[in-house]
This record gives sequence, C-alpha cells and structure tokens, in this order.
Amino acid sequence: MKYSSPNPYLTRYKGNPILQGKDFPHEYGIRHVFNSGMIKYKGKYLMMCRTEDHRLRDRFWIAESSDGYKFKPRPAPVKMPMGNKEFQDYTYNGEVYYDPRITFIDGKYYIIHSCHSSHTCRLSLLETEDFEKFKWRGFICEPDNRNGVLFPEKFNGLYCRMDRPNTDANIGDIWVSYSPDLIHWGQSRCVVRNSQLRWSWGKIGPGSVPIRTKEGWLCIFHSVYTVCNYQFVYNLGVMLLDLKDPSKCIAMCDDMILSPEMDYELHGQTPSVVFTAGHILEDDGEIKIYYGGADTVMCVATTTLKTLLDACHNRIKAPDHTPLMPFGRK
Ligand code: BMA
Repeated sequence: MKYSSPNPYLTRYKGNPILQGKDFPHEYGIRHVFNSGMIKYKGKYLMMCRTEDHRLRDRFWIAESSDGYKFKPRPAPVKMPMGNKEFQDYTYNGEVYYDPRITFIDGKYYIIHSCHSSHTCRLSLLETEDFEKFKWRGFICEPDNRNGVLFPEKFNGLYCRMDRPNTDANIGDIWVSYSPDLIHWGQSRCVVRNSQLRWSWGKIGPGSVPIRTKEGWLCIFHSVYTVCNYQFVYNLGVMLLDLKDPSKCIAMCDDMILSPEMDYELHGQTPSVVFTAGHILEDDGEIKIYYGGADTVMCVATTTLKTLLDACHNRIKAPDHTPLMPFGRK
C-alpha cells in the first residue's frame, strides 16, 4: 500500500491489475475493462466483463480462469439484443450498458445491469443457462436507477433486488424491492441513506451479490464521498442485513474496507475509483473480491468471511479507529 497503514480488512493481489484492455482480441480495440460480474461455472471462475472500446461503446465479454487470477477472454463479446428497438432506444443505440451482476437462482443465471440513454439510467435484465446464449428479459425499472443486484433467494415467494435509485439530484441511497416475476417490482424500502456514513455522503449503492451467513446477509457495497476539487472518490464498505427482512440493516463496518490508494486505483479514466460487481466465496471461507480500478482495469483483493463479519460488528480495530457517531437523516 502506498500511503496509508496496512488495510486490516483485505489484501490486494500483488499481480494487480489482473485484466486490461490489451488482453482482449486486438481487432475490437478494447481500452478499459472494469466493474465485472463474477460466478463459478462448471468449476471455472467466470467473469462477465464490462469493456469499453475506443469510442466508449460498452460490450459484455466473458473471460474464464482456472485459478481466479489469470483470466482469458473468449474470442468475441456477448451478443446483445441488437435487433430490439426498445433496447436500442434506451441504450444509445445498443452502445451503453454496464456493471453486470450475476445471480444464480431457480436453476438460471440472471444478470441485472445498468443501461444509459438520454433518459439517464435504467436497470435491465439478462438471463442465461450456459453463458453462451443470453435472453433479454427487458427493462425492470424506470429512470433514474443504477446498480441493481438480485438476491440469490426468494423472500416469501418473491424475488428481491437491491439497487440505487438516484433519489436526490444524483445522490443515491440503497433500496430493496420485490417482484413475483423479475419484471414487475414494488414494496420498495430504503435500506441505508447516503448520509448515514461520513464516507458515503455522495452516494451509497450495492456491490456484489449478497452472501447468506448465519448472522445475516453480508453485503459489500460502494460508497462515494466528494473531495474539495469536486471529485468523487469511490470506496467499498460492508454491512449485514436481516436474514428474513433485507430492508433492515443490522450491522455495518464504520470503516471503508477498500479505498483508492494504488496507482491502478488512483489513475485512469475516472481517478480514485474502486468499484465491485462480483466476488467468489471459496469453500474454505476465503472471499475474492473483484473490482474495477479507476474505471480502467480489473483487480482482485482477498479476505475471509470471518474478517468481513468481524468488520460489520466493528470487532476489528483499524489503526486510529474511532467509532462513528450516528448522524444524518434516516
Ligand atoms: C458509478 C457507476 C460505475 C462507475 C462509477 C465511477 O456510478 O456507474 O460504473 O465505476 O460510477 O465512475
């Protein structure tokens, strides 16, 4: 770590970044790869990459790995529903879609991702059984909503998603909503407001798929604060939600568990960004958190389930740790 004391919550992989634009087939001119979804599929680590080319056109692209560190992109990107007028109309002609999060539920893989057009952000849903063919299920909200993730279980027979509607002039909070069919959503409740942490004043939103633990749903989330040159700084935090009612936050770590400090996090197309859309929980309790650095490259950091649970209960004391006083609106 370059500037601060050692991070007690996770360890960055020394070989970061693990995937860069130049690792993709050159004829596609990929410049950036970041904020990618993760899942284990047929014994391999499967990354659903967010890539951008030289005209900032987004493409989802599958890359695979047998060790979780060395990834090989497939020869071509995922085929999106390009013939679909609605999809094209709300994605700047099929060019702006991003931040895929993969959830396995009911025998299928569902990917909630963001789309952008002149109507700003919306969430959209893809479905696949094999990561070869993808079916577009449609848009699942109206604007302005970014960063949706589906829980891997139903609650009282309903699907549940966590998302970040921009509730206040581009300031987002974390909400949950429920659906009988993944298309129609309601019963929306706010889980955490951006003002509940000193370092999420700008926005707070979901990260990777929530992990069921005995103590609650462990959620890694993103938070944003603004520095005095009006730059956004994107960080990661961790919290626990009630197992039966995920709209209730029952514990949260006072500290950021990851904050931009390395060159590949500080410098790139968006400086000072660490942002996750996927992790892998190993059988021995290790968690590999995959994250985008500066909206430019893919990186990984490791931790354990126990460490993150201890973090939520503030049982780990970072150097200079002083508990936050509760403040802000609810
Ligand atoms: C967020 C998302 C991410 C991006 C971040 C920083 O709102 O759109 O895709 O990494 O902004 O630019």
